[in-house]
Amino acid sequence: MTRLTKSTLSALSEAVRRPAYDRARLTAGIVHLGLGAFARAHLCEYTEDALELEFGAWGVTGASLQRPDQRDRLAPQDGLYTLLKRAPAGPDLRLIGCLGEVLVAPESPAALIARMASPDTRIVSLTVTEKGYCHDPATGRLKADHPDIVHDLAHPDAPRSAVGLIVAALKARRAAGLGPFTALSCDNLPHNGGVLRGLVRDFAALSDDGLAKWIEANGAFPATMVDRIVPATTDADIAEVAGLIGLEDAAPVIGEPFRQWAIQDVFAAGRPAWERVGAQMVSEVAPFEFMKLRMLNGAHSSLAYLGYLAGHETVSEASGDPVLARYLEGLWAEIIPTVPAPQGVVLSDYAQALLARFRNPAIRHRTWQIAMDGSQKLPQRLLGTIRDRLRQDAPIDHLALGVAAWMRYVSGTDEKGVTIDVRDPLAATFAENARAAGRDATTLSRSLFGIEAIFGGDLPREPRFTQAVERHLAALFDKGARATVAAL
Ligand code: CS2
Repeated sequence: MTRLTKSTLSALSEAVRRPAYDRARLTAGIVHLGLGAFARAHLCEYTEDALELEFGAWGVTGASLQRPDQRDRLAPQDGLYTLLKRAPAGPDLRLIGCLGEVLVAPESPAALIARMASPDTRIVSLTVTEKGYCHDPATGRLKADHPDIVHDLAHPDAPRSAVGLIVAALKARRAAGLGPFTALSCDNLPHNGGVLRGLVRDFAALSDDGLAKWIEANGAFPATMVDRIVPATTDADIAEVAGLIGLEDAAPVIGEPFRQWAIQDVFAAGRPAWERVGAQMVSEVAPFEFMKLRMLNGAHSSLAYLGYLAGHETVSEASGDPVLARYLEGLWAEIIPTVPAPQGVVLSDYAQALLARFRNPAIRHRTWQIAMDGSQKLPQRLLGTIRDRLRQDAPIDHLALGVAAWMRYVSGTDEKGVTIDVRDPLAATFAENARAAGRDATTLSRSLFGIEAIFGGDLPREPRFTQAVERHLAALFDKGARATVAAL
């Protein structure tokens, strides 16, 4: 089959919507760090829409911080790829044209820094996942002993981390007499803009105080809330897209139709007309972020652990299980009183809409995928909510079961005795704890509560929390996930 490229578009199926602007005139104004499926289905689609309405120098240069695979798939396609939106009613196909070159940081950090430092670059956006910030998830501060940070301080011209790259590029801009770019975090972190600002400033201050002050005075780090469910693309998706579009696309992205983006409108050097295509430009992102991180992601993680243990491969299957659906309702009832509703939003309606999104049978989002990196996700998804509930002296049964399910999951063996492929920066620590504790809920929970980067110093000293988790964990070991949830 012919490969998708800019010169084979005549063979592209009529069913695919094409860029409605002249791609040959597009120049890059955004460098995106961490070019995964999510950014290609979210930031790139919003940018594509904005270019169609108001053309400008807002093409996207992608950058992979680790592996070359995205570049290797996209470069032969001139950066073109298909976005397949899967609604229960049927697929919607779109060719995304705003992505140009893809750089691979480890191959040439200098080339990436030069691109970020170029006067043409006005925004550096990021989706590097929670662990890509090299911070302590419980406090949001830079981990000065993180191996990538240690490396980057020793090799400031060849950084590996997003923070190291941003500081190197801002340093080069300052030296060249340019202003900063806007650093736009699009990751699921609380106060993502403020956290990134703090990390960049702290990293800069370790080597160049003047630079740190310049960043503090001139830098722009808007907070954002990003939302679209985008499961990892599978070989089956690739084969299906080829059949639908009539060309071979090695890098399609698959997402749900729903999307949302709330952005704090503080940019240093302009931005695409995202507000004209549905992005919400707001002065306060926090209410959106609380709602999304706590209600969507908190439910996603809890459901992923319980669902995986109960033998459900996808979120759609898990949320279609009546026992787990009832659990979700109970979980949202505990979360909602801790969330200030963004203007115009009724949180119970938001919860119902989430349930429908989770159940979308056309999206196969693996529970295993969401279960990854729990150490980086739990604090903002569940533990902050638990702290608020304890302060309100309110029940935390469903929330604590989410945490217990995570513990049961990272113990590394499923309910049939099969090894779980636990992916997490702390996976080795979990394995060690699990070896020492066996199936003893008290020993296992205590050792995991001792990880301060996750639980902080306060939660392990809260018996209402620790006892609830321990009780649930014992039940999960004894009865299994489904029976434990059913007995709630
Ligand atoms: C998911 C998110 O993988 C995960 O942890 O919870 O990627 C989720 O699908 C997105 O945040 C939805 O916007």
